[in-house]
Amino acid sequence: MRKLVALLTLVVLVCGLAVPALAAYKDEYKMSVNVAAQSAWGKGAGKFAELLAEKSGGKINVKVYYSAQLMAGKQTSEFMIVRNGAADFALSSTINWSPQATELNLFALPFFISSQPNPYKALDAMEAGKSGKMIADALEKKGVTVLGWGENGFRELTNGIRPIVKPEDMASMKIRVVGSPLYLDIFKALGANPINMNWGEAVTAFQQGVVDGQENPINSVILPYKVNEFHKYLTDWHYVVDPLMYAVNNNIWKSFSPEDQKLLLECVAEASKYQIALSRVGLDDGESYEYLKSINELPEVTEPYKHLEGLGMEIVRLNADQVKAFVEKTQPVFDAWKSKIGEDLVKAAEEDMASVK
Ligand code: X2X
Repeated sequence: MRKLVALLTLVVLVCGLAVPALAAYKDEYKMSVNVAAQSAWGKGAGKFAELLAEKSGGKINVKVYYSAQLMAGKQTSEFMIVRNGAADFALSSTINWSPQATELNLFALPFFISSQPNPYKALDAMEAGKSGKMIADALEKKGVTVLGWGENGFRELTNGIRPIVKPEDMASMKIRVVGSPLYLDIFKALGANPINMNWGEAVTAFQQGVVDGQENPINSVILPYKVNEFHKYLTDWHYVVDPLMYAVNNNIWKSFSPEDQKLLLECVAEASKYQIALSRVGLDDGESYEYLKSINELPEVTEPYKHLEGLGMEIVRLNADQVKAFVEKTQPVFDAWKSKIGEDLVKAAEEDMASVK
């Protein structure tokens, strides 16, 4: 008997040494989101937390902090708080992290992705391809692991002054943008007066007329924040796209067991499919509508342009020549930023996009 106990003790000791000690799991993980829960973006974070709690049997709990709560409203600080662990997870916009991770400006090169025959497929190919991997690797080196992509969407221009059909129409117009240098450069090149402002203050600024216009995606931001109540005109120019990233602090990621890492990736994949469909519904070829219908998750508005027109918004749809005028004005910005982002990464993105059949 004593021998058996000794043997068992030895087995326990050896096994204990062989298995590296995993850091204890937290009772609750914090997830940062810049916008409100009811937006297509916010819903994608909520879905992830819900799926994870359910599939882990309550073992992994993520609390989502909406509307920039974890960064005191300062959206361009979010990358820092995920790196330093003040937030464990985030569902973040590429724009908000671009001041610290230059590679993320790739998606904001003016008219880079929207000039493709099928911009949504081109974007999907980038995220799943070489350029997406290069970006994820760059972020990992800085302390953050990307678990999957989401989507804020193609960004459209709204204003309360006049329809913008050509760059001259926005001469000196005060346009609110995120505090990201590439955006300031684009609007300066177009002759506008870009004003850097956190999203948390932007809606009040629209209301008070402190700024004349702004740019944001339709389903994720313009609709839920009722931007149409302040701006009558929308220019449908798709000039840049803003993907979202489901991401986690590197140390937190490493603290999960391999089985739980797999589970986390599964939850991200499911939540991201739902989230991307919400951001694209009524704007793609019908694929997102069909998917949301199949999972019984169709949102209230499935024809966003028709809906906005019904609310009195005037939509400017640019023809190819009109787009060309905007492309030409922003070409110097494109060229300058292409070198800042890295010629290799831009080339990889071009190859990814060219692979779309
Ligand atoms: O601030 C914005 O414009 C928003 C909500 O789209 C982002 O967080 C990038």
